[in-house]
Amino acid sequence: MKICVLGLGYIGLPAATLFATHGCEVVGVDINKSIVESINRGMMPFDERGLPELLERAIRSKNLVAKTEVEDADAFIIAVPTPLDKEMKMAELGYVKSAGEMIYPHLRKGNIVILESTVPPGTNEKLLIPILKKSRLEVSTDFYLAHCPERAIPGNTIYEMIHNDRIIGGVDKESTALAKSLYSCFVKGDFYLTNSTTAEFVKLMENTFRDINIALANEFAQIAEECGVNSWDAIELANKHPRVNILKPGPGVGGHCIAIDPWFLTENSTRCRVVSLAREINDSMPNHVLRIVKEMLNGVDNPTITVFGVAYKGDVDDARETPALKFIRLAENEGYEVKVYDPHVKKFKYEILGFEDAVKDSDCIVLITDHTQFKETNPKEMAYLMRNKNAVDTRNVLDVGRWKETGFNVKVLGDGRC
Ligand code: SAJ
Repeated sequence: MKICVLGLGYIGLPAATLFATHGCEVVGVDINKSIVESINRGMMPFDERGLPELLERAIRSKNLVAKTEVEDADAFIIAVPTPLDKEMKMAELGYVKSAGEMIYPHLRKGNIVILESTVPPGTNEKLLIPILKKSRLEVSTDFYLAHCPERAIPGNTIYEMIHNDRIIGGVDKESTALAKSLYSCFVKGDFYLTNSTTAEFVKLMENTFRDINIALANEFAQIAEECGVNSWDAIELANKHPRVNILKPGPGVGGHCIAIDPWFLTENSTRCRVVSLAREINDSMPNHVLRIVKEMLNGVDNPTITVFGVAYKGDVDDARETPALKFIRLAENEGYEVKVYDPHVKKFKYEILGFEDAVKDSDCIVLITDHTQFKETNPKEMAYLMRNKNAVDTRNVLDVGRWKETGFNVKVLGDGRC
């Protein structure tokens, strides 16, 4: 079985290496030449646990080769980005279209095309079929098409790609069956079969459900602050109910999925209410964090603050859609000097400083990301470097007692008692 995987990013590269290490001949295609070159040298373009070893095995076995052009294959998997057009709040499907355009000249009888990228409902039917038909082949008789959304969580992608249950939605029964048999080579979870548009819809529902749950947690956190209650303890207690599972509050929702996908549901609907409201609540959390910081720094002249963590979540190097960026911009507009420290992120819109430079002469640490390393930070190591000893913890990860003993004022987002 020869597979062409289009897009060698956070989903495409792990998928390509898994197919390659499970007996398939894989051509990974990316338009970015430097990514292609680094993959062929076995070098990872981003961090992901377990992937470097898998990539090395795939390259060594010669089952995986990266290229900039599509070539003839039995199956084509599209795993390209589908960014949000932020102004219009709509999916930008340009990369999916170009993938289709790159595939159709190579499409042969019996081939299958699988869209893995997250898309608005109906994209396979309305957008991809017309492009693929330029091959003069007919869908369902000559070639097959399915949507197989990825559910793996960044940070544990490889394990989840293998073990999670999988939704397979073909544009017809044969497409569904073919797609299932393809993924069976490495997926150990169960398969659930449906049609293509339902599969597209299900993927969006999953991430929207998580976004709304986090928005609820964020609203609870703000109400708890007003009521003098610790929302973190309260949520833990509420979750002891057998049918309650509230997620955690925080500085906002980032990443390339949860902060974006709900808009793919709303873009073509007049019925969305709670979905867009949840987005609004989560997007307003950096403003809430700034409010807390401002209260803390009241009376401090020309404040300098240090942002701990710009990755969108703990222990990843990915800063896409991070709430840290909005917080930094708001703080700068407030006249604050902002310094940034993140032990994982290498590329960011602001300079990432070393630990000492970031903390030196600062008036407040604002912990945005729950990196494990931050939980273990010894406040004594920074107390003597800072101008004023203040800390705002938006993730409830610091050992507040220890920080207070060291002379810090500490405020935890969602804790109305401190
Ligand atoms: N977050 C909170 N509170 C929480 C959980 C998360 O504020 O209780 C924040 C995180 O800090 C982060 C954002 O939400 O900024 C998203 O992080 P995440 O860990 O919830 O999710 P992602 O974006 O890394 O991965 C999600 C997953 N979707 C679901 O769990 C429904 C993953 O399974 C999907 O495969 C992935 O989106 C995707 O690619 O769509």
